[in-house]
Amino acid sequence: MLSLFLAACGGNSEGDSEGSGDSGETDTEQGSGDSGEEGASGQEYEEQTWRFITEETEGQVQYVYAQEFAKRISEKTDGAITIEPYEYGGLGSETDQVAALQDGAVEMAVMSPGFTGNMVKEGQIFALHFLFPESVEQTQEILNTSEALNTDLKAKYEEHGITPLAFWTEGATAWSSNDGLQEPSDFDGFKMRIQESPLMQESYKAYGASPQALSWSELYTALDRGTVDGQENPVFFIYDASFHEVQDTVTISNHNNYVAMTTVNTDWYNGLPEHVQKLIDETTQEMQDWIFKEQERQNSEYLEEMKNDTENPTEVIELTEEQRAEFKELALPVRDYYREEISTVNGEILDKLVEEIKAVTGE
Ligand code: 6CS
Repeated sequence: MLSLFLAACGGNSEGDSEGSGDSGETDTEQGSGDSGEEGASGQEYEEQTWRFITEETEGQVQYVYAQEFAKRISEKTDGAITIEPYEYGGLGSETDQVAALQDGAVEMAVMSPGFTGNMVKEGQIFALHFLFPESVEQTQEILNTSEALNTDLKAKYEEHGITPLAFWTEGATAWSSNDGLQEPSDFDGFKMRIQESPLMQESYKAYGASPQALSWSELYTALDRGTVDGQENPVFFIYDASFHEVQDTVTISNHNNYVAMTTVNTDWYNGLPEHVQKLIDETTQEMQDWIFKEQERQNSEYLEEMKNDTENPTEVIELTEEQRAEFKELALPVRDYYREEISTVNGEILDKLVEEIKAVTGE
């Protein structure tokens, strides 16, 4: 699978994957060309190419993020550093992509924590419903500033060769279904598609659903055939992936945010010269505002399109505060499950994050 992917990417499977695994010596790190270029900052950069894999396709939030990142790095290094963004699809499932980053087959990846659920236990924290505030702006502020996430959770990922450089939202997640999910009893026996995370499973079992893990590449067909009854995703993704064609309703539930991480292979990153690490870090930080506006634009434009789509009509249901409260009541005990069954540090990261959230929301 990996060599197929690398062939598709035009990569050199032997040199590239061997190099960036354990030794920390990659083609890219050494520079694949001879000459150095002086970038906009006056720094010298070796000519090199980095591969940046995403879980989404052309035009979607993660992919445009990688494109913009590539553009900025190229400009700052006067073309010495090229980043090749890759759409989802070349490397099997999302969990295969996680392995590709860990093996050093790619240097950078946008990754959804849900797909590392069976490996980085603490990363499942994002599967807890009603933890982050309803406001997407406040959620992003917490993702930017949280020590629990940017220091403690980061360290947990690094134990597995993955360094998250930033966490960012792709928007609030909404539920799609045929019958219209409005109250917990609507989830009774409901076959809910989830990512590969035991905590996502627990979160939906708490509502009475019967969750099933699936890659998103299989989701359209699974919804169409009734293998699963519904799924959760930000509105832009529901519309762009055409799930609305095979689902009659979308519930604006505001039960959670879709969080993505900008990640790098830990050995590769640690082996980079300091000024190159700084270049990556600064660009990642600048991109936080950019991607926030991009997801906001896509989510609001696609919501309008979905409402106006007469060919594939979709009923958009907004939960009332009372309805949300019913779900919240069932979701809160799942935090204990996280602390007791998932966390390897007795829920310390969660407890710290809860305090950080309170500090931002004032609640
Ligand atoms: O539902 C999923 O699995 C996909 N959703 C988004 C928003 N991005 C990629 C991910 O694989």
